[in-house]
Amino acid sequence: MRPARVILNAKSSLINTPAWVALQEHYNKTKKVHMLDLFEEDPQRFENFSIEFKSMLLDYSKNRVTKKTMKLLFDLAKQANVEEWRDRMFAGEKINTTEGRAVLHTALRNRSDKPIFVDDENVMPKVNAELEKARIFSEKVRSGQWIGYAGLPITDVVNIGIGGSDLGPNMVCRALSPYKHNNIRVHFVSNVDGSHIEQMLGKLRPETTLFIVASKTFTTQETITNANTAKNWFMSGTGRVTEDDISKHFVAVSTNAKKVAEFGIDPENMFEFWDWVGGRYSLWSTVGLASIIYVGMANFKKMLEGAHEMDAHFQEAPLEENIPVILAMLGVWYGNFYGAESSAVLPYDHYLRLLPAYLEQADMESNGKSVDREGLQTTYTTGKVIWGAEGINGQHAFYQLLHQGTRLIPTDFIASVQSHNEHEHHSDILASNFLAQTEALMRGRNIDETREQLKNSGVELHKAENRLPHMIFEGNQPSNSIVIKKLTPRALGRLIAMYEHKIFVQGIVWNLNSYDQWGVELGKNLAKNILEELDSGDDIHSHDSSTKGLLNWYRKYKKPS
Ligand code: G6Q
Repeated sequence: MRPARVILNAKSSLINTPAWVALQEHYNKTKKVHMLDLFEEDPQRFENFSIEFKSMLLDYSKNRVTKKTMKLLFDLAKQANVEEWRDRMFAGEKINTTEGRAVLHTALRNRSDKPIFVDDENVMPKVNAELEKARIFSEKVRSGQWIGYAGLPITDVVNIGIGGSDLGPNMVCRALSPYKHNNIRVHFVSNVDGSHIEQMLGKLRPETTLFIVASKTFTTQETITNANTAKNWFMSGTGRVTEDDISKHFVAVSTNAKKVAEFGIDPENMFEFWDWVGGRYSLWSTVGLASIIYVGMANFKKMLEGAHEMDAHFQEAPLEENIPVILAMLGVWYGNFYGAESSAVLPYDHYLRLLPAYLEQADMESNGKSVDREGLQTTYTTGKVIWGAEGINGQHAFYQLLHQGTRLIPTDFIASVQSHNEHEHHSDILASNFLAQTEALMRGRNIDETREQLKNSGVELHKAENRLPHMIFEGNQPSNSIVIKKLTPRALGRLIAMYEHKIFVQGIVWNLNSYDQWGVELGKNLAKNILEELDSGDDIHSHDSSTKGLLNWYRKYKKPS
């Protein structure tokens, strides 16, 4: 018999705990509630279910919740000891138990004088020293003092990295592009598909390009392959191979000094971070070097300050007024009780267009787990599918399913009030659409309203009867509105930290370790074996018939005809 996949047959008992059972009973009684009725019953609903923090407003009144629901959700958070776990994380305890590591991305943005200890060492001096090193370096590049081998300043910065070493800094660069340096462009290469780097290199000149090889481990196949290709391109483009030339055009961000040196990058040009920074939480470290060069250290520090403000809010606000906690518990409500499978992030700000992709990783790699901290199988669903795109474009693409599909998909609408462009009229159109969508999703449109509307638009009702059912909107689709005054570095910092802490809270409620990612290992290991088989001429006997069939087909057509 095939060995069991889960070593212990024991299952988590979370769903039998008092707070969970109380929520289940409450759900059974209230599941049919329509938000429109809740708004009619409570004229103060917006005031009662919204919260302002600094220049940010969270309106969560368009959710299928009452005060009682929220109370029961906070009871569940308390039962899970969210506050205690939060304090343990901030204090540098090794809450990433499967890897034996602290979880301290918050130390990277600790703008207070408070020391933070890991293994009895205050990590703040080295965090600040690394930031200072990045400041000095970035200012040289930005001012044109950092000169390439041909005596020219840098015009293009290429970040070579993947996953956590790509998505965060890329998203930050796009989000803060109104603050960008006028003469420096920034590019990101992540995919090992040679087309990615080929396209990129085609636009660049070796004498004015700086490569940042960002890899925590410095062993990631995709990144090292791309970095080697870049190095070969540089060498063949310059006709030079001196160490000095390379050190002017290649720097690294890593925790692995030995591998960086083996690659040929001067350790002087290595920016360090530490094993207590998870890849997907690393944009606050020197993994953000590309963004530091692009927008300048002063702006980067403002982003850190914004995140630090959100950290303080998360640590100090009571659960009932705590933005990340509220968002997390709403997600638990829909995922675990309403059975929602996914959740959409819909930014109404062009500069936030990469936020959904960034949050896909942050959330799904953190909470896509089915075994709890004790190694027991969960009997409840955990991380939802996170997806999304720029809101206004989505309206013309996938919103149909949000409005009239069969699934419940809670949404986060994110909008900024003051834009970075001069086109006020555009901004008002954008805002009106954001507002209209959340209203439409909540209200829907009943049959009488639909008839009325048809009549008002001059349609003869008897001719439109068969169209009517298709024009009715059930409504009752939940949404959070997260509105910020302006997308500044500080506001961005708050926003990202808010989501990080939301993910943390959900992980605690589901009793998961949100900071490991064993799920990405298996495919990586199998790929190594398959790579050897692709290159060998031997007959393939291993694998299932599907993988073997695909492999052979690939090999057949790979051969030049
Ligand atoms: C993030 C993940 C993963 C990681 C990449 C790149 O939390 O661990 O996305 O960031 O696999 O890893 P390296 O930075 O080590 O190259």
